[in-house]
Amino acid sequence: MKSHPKIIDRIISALEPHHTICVVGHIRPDGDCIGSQVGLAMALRDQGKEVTVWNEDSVPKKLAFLDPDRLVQRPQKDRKFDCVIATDAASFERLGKVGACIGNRTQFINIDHHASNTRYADLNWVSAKEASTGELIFKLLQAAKWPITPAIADCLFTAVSTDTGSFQFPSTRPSTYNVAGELVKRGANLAQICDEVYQSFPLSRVRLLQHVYNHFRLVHNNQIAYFWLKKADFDRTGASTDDSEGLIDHIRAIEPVVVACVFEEMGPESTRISLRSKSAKINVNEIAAQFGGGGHIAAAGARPAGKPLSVQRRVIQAIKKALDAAR
Ligand SMILES: [Mn+2]
Repeated sequence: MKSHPKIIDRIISALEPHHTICVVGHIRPDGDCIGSQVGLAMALRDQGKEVTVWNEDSVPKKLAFLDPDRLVQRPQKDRKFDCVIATDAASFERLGKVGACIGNRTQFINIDHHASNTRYADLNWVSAKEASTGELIFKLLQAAKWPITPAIADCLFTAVSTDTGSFQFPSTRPSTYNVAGELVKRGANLAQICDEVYQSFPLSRVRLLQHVYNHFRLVHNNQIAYFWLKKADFDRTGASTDDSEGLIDHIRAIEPVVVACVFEEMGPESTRISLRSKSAKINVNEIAAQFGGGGHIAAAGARPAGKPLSVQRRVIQAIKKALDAAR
């Protein structure tokens, strides 16, 4: 076994005297965020800590099985914690409304795998080579010798699996499989995880997917694919915003497409963009950064302000520029 980085030991000793701990994550949480938050919270609770788990948004329906005790709650004002731990959140802003509720704390710890992480806490463990924050939480638990129960293994396996696109993204490393193997050994319920996360979708999401196939656009010699999700599309299909998760993969998978982009209407002057790249030469983290966002080389996002068509024009232009520069 390779020795782990010193920062893990610093985090473990920092946590020891703390009793009240709040585990926070990013807005619109995904499998890595919820799996890391809940998995870490369960482990801390097993150590006798008093643990609160906050997210601005609720747990996506398909991930609800990871949190049967409903640990994940909306943030509340006027609470005080010995320690706040953020997982999978690249910046303080990504915590959304949670950020305003965690000011009264002794220590702030940041555990994340985004290259764009802004190191906003007192103790920052940012390891961009890991494919998921779930892997970092696994390493933390292992180094601390805290038991990994089957419920924790479910959380962390889901984190690793979702952030690697089921071990398909190039971010997947040999160690990713090793961690996944260890989690299966500790009782991760593969059948249930695959069924809940990958093999069951509400009808509303299928209707949204129908919309995507009917309305996606291809530009720049079919190298860029994009579609819009307007509030009206959610209303018409009955879909919730977490139903839009993963829709981008359907246009990313089109053979000539190099960069896929989704524009989601958040408000009249606010758009959420998601970007995926299939080429190692196109770093969508850099493109997202031009619009105040960030993420990873192959997957990133931002929330630019401005009128929808102006945002679309600027984003597509930035993608074209990146494609032309990589030729
Ligand atoms: Mn992640």
